[in-house]
Amino acid sequence: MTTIQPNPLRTDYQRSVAAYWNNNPNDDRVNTKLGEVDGIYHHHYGIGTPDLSVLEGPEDTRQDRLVRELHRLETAQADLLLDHLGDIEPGDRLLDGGSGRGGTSIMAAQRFGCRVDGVSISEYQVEFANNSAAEQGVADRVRFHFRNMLDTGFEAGSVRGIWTNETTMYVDLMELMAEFSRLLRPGGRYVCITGCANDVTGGKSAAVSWIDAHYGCMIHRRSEYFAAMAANNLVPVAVTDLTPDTIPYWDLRTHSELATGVETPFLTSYRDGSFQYLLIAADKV
Ligand code: GPP
Ligand code: MG
Repeated sequence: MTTIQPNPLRTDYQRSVAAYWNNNPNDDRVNTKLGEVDGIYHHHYGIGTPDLSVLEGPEDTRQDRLVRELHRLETAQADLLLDHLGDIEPGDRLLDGGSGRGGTSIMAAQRFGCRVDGVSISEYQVEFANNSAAEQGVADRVRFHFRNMLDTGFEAGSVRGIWTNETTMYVDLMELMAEFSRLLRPGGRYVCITGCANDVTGGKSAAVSWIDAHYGCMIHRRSEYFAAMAANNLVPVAVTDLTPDTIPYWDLRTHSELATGVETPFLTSYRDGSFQYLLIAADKV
């Protein structure tokens, strides 16, 4: 996994996404404050039952209790994703597609003791994540690269597991699944957690379009994931609708002074059924 890749930013859209995440640090208190709890920085949402007692008790420490609880739920989400990779051995290699500030990759290296490569088109994120891996003591086995997950430059069949933790809404799914299928060895596993538009409710709701506008992404329909996997020899082995498990996270987030406003369209679209929080695990055949 040492191939040098040419400039990973190929389109104006990709350059705009990279610029968003490179400039995001100036206005990103929600992710940096949560990451400061234990040095694991996430760019995804949470699942599980919140401890609502954090909302009670002394007012002067309530916001701090909220930060810790939101972070715990986001870490639980990453743990669930990693649970679905299957039996990973220390000699295996894993790939994180759109690795953000590195949280899920660092957790994977700590859990499995194996090599993990993360790719991001944000140079700021790559540098942040590499520094974070060093601080967490796993820099010997976790590397973050300024590369495009659609065209990683890594060797075909070299990877035992790949995941995307809420990053697929920035890319064409056919291109992405083709690259992941190329990288995975036969029997390798791809795990995706994503938010997707529900085909059953028809076209994109206004709330889902609001989420697109907030992050500058292009949320796909649920059916597009399965079509792209089927076209690229990726056979789903587990599909879980995490929507009921993530709604309490968003409810709790509305109480945080770090709330960004995007809580409203998430709660609206999850509750009206137009948006779903999905985990898909698929095997390469
Ligand atoms: C951001 O997480 C995640 C995305 C931009 C992808 C969009 C996800 C969907 C499920 C539609 P973040 O942790 O950077 O966002 P925030 O700053 O709101 O916490
Ligand atoms: Mg966040």
